[in-house]
Amino acid sequence: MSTAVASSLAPEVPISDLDPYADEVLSNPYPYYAKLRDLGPVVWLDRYQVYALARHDEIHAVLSDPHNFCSSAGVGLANFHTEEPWRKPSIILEADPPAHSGIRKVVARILSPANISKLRPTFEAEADKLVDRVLAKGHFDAASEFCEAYPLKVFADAVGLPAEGRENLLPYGDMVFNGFGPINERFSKRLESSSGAVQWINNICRRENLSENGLGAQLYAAADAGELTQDEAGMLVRTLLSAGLDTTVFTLCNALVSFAQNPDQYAILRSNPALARQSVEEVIRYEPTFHSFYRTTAKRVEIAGVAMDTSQKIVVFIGSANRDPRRWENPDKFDITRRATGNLGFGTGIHGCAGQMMARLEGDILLSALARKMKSIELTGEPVQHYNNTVRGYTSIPVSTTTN
Ligand code: OVM
Repeated sequence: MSTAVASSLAPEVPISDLDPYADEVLSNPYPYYAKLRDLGPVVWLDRYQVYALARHDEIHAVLSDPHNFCSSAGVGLANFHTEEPWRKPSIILEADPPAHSGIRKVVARILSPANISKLRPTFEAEADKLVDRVLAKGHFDAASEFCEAYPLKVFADAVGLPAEGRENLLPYGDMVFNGFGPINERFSKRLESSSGAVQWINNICRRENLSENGLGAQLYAAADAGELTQDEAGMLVRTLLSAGLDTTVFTLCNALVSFAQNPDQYAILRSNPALARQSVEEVIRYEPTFHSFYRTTAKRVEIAGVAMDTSQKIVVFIGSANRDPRRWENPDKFDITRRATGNLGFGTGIHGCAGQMMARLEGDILLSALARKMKSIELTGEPVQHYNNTVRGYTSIPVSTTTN
């Protein structure tokens, strides 16, 4: 065999028949992640014909190297070089430098701490109102009445959306995040039921449908200043609406379930509400909303000695990196006192979550309000998980709470 020398030197790539999108895996992926990590630094996922990374270090390295591992071929399973994307590619998520750089700069400025901290007083007032309202009930569904309600109010207001039509936002996001996985039943069902949502989103991104000084209007102002085209501004409003709702909703869901299941940790937060911000960080490490996405090799490359051809899809399991015992002490413990910063829940590198300061702001404000006002939280039934190809959260979290 002509490749005998090369293959005798190259490490064998372990093969796995795992379907990371199967219901039983999505319901509790962590034991499957442990197996993948232990198979080796690079695993071949036979079912989808992609490389898989499940260890922290290799995932960090790939996300830090956009030159070799590109995003313009899509960050889902579909390879945009050979397959038609279901929607027009995002000009920030599904783009590479140099095209990506100027766009990212504008978005980074609009979502910068300096710019979004202006929203804090409004976000705090809304958090107080919402917390008072649900605590007065004592029994409620924390997923719909709390974790969905908050971003659908404060973030949608911040972008500048009208009150009508917001019921389209979560179904649209669900579609987008299913779309990063395979064209399975979960995706197709969602697509069938979402044509109205897709239409509504595409229309609401137009300048005349947005309020005059929201984040959407600020993107159009950047276009007026010559930093973007008008079309690009509209596409970036679509990005805000794609990436900004389901993600924060599920992070809040994951926070409430984690605290309800770990009352010792809630006691620590209650004794010091200033720990809210680092609690958000630990929630994002322990139960990240995003579990997986892809890069594509832009040339022949090597990871951990494994040679890969050009145009190969690589799936990175963020949810696994955040539980890798090679990186974290006692990774399966929800511990709000640990240093969880540097976890990969927001990704890292040039495509690291542009909205992470917004997500932290919402989480910090809501968890501090809870810590100040809510004495205890208890699940009164099994939380109902939301199944999606890429993101993890809940559609129902029945709870009972007590107040100070
Ligand atoms: C976008 C987009 C959509 C979903 C997620 C995301 C995590 C970005 O349309 O740009 O970032």
